[in-house]
Amino acid sequence: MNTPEIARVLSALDRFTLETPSWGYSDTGTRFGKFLQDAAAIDVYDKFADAGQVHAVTGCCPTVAVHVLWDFQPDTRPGELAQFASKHGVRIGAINPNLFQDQIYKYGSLCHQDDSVRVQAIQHMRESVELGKALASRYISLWLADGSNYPGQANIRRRKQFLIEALREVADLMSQKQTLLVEYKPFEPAFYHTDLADWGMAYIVAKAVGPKAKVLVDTGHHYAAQNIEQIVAWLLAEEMLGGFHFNDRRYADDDLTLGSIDPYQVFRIFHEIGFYEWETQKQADIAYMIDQSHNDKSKIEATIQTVMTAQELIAKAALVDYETLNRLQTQNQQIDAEELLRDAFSTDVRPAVIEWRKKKNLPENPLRAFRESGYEQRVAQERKQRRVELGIKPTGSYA
Ligand SMILES: [Mn+2]
Repeated sequence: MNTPEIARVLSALDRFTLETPSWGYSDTGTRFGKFLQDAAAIDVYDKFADAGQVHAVTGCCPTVAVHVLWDFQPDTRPGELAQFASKHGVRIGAINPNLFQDQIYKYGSLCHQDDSVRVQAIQHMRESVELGKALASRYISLWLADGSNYPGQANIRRRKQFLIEALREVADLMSQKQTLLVEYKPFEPAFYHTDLADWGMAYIVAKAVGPKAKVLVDTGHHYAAQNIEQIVAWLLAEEMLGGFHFNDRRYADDDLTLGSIDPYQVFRIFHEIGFYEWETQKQADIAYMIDQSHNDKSKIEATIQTVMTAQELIAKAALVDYETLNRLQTQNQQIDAEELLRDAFSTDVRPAVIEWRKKKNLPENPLRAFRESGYEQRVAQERKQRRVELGIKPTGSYA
């Protein structure tokens, strides 16, 4: 790498932050059971302490996404929680409403045919919006689990209308500073139809809701052959890309570690964003977040590994010379254009990433630094003991 290239990497890393999810620190499972870890977070306080560790060694994860029902008890005071987070060097990030675990949502929430269920779902959204205001959190991040399991079961068009009406009501409650991120997913938990199944549906709904709504791309929420970077490019062009949930997948929505299966895919996404920024001469306003399930990996280590991977891939993408690429595209020099991407992807950017860390007084190798701190062993002991005191019985069963 020459000096201008290193400068591009350093600048890209300066502008990149990645939000970690509170649920990435606690025991999570597969669809069939949970595998428990002594060091897993028991409550929201543990989650913020763990997220603080990730930020301390990476310098790139200042915010933590929270799940309204999982992280807030009826007696939780948002202000106190925010204070606790700041004690650990982090802030509360995206508020994630939960419209999928209550029994009333068996046949949907915001799309449910019964007014009474939709009213309750909107009420939960209202509480999430208020929480966001109280915490000065910019994002309400909505993943809607609504759908149906069998052909003929539901009126798909009516449900779409219900959804738009409900989200318009929610958007009216939001301040000008708040943004509603609309996530999509082709299937699961419903297996016949999902009300927001792909980026086109999320786009249509977000457009109908108005300027406060943008689309969220969860990298795992696509069919195997789908060209995700093209979706990203289109959403950027339409100024409708609000954020990402990063993870990787091999088969379906596997929630594997980002870049573990296909790092070139992630690189191509970062490349499209970099190209857009070069062309428009402005920074894309995007919330980068992790959404992964670390059910058999050490949770904090898996999070740090994800951050390091993301930094390396964004650094590689920063090496693409867009001036040259633009010229090659204009001249239909397809092999040279492709080679420009391949060269960038093949470059070992780790020395430049280490240089960035040194400039920020961060450890050269965050994963090693975390291991050497002994934090995980300490909290494993303490949390194991606390589980006994709290009477929490170890069980991974869903039955
Ligand atoms: Mn997601």
